[in-house]
Amino acid sequence: MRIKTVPTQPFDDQKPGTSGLRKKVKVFQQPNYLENFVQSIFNSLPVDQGSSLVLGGDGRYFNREAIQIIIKIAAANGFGHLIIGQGGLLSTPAASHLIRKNQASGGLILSASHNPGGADEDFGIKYNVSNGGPAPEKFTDEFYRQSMLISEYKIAEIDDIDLDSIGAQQIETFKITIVDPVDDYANLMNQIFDFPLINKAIESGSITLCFDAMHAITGPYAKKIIEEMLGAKPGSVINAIPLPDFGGGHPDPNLAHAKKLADLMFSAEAPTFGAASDGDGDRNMILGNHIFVTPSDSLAIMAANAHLIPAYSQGIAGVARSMPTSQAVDRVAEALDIACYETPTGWKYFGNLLDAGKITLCGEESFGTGSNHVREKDGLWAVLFWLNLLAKTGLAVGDIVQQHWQKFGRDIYSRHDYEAVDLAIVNSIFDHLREQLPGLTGKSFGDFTVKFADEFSYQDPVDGSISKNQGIRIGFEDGSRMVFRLSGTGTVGATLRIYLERFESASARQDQDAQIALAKLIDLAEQLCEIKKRTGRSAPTVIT
Ligand code: G16
Repeated sequence: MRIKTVPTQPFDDQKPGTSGLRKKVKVFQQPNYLENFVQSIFNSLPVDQGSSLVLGGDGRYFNREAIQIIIKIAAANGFGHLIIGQGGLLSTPAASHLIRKNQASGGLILSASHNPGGADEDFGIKYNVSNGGPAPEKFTDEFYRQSMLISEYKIAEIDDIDLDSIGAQQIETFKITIVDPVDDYANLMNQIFDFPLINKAIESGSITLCFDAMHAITGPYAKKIIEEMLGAKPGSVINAIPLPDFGGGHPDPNLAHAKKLADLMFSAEAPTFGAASDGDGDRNMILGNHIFVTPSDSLAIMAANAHLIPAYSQGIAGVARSMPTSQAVDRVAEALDIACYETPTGWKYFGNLLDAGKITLCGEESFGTGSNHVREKDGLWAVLFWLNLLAKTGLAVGDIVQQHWQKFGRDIYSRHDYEAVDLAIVNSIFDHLREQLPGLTGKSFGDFTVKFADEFSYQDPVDGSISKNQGIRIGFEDGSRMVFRLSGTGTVGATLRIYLERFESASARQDQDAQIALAKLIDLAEQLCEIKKRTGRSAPTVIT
């Protein structure tokens, strides 16, 4: 195999964000841009003939081209074996599972998650370590450091690889195995959940469903699992064919972007269950007939009912949530007398807790839930969890939610996003908030008295590493909270997220509309951060 060494120069913008490096496709298409980043990752790792790598992506624009480039750089850097999803496709949780199952050294996942795809839209790449989870900060910091030092990359002069034929290919000592992207993952799900029970409930008509794959990666997974294995009628999975531009849509499973599904679930024709997943298959949205389950509530309900699912029937060791996620799961953990960890935003912070057996379930407000079965959040896993729960209890989604609120109270929750804000304005907002923090504790604003006000910092209980500046949080005596945080996944300007929550224990007041119930907190958040005043905007870009 001939190996070419290509001189290059650093790009100064290859610092990974919340989940890998995300940029516009055109940025990645610049000469040497992708090559530099991949070589910087490989320069950070011990690579030899025994090293194996899982490779695949969500099928978005530039996926196939990027995979061919990565194969050649991996070959030139001495990897012994690449395991690639057929057609270059792998969902993020399926990639995580393949890394673990094959005891691979790691994996490269090509995706910008829920961000739009297409020639003028977004692309991304992230490295997952040998436990199957996103690379922790000490890795991503090193990738960035290498990207600033890089002066050359190595690339093998070989032909493009056939990505579509399942089986092994060998080029001298370099082996490539093309695998079915769905099979192993579907088997794993079959081991976790009670498929015969779900199948019975679907065939009897007590569960009717619609799953929106949003023309993204979960289409083939959902077709196989939900329609073929669980017996849902053909067409239950909509937008099932993955497209490079996601059919022009925004593959983010929320009420705004999965609008057709949301409209159906709030109509007279609503099935009993509705769900959607995102670009790379790690997010989920859960709906019932005329009800949307917030991700924070979904996590709490899963924790409270985990014993009803075969894989978790012996109980769960503990739970974790990202800091801005509502405290609903904390109440369940307290009742179950298990540990509850509060981590910074980003799935990578759950990895050590899962590996150490301190937690079994974890989740985030950003439509992510998962368990110790892989080291990524897992959209279809969450959907199957809910289907198993419906089949086991015979209850409707709305009943399960109502009963949960009656038992534990409701953490009324909402997130307000201000997208593409000028960075200077966002910085001035954070400076302004930081100036106020020392004087806030004990201060009263109408109904609310501040109990604590700080900038969240996390010490990992397993390896002791510290992550600072993870968002500003202000908590009140009545348990209400507001959090101000900058998104780490956007590609244009800065996105300010304001997370708001208030606890309601009285059943009679639990059915309120979240925006109305949170109105006073929303006003107070503006008083403290002045986003509207400083940007001249009258409303958030997105409310979830
Ligand atoms: C990624 C991470 C999640 C995190 C989310 C937050 O999600 O994997 O763990 O909660 O970003 O995004 P932001 O920094 O914009 O608030 P995904 O689905 O984009 O990979």
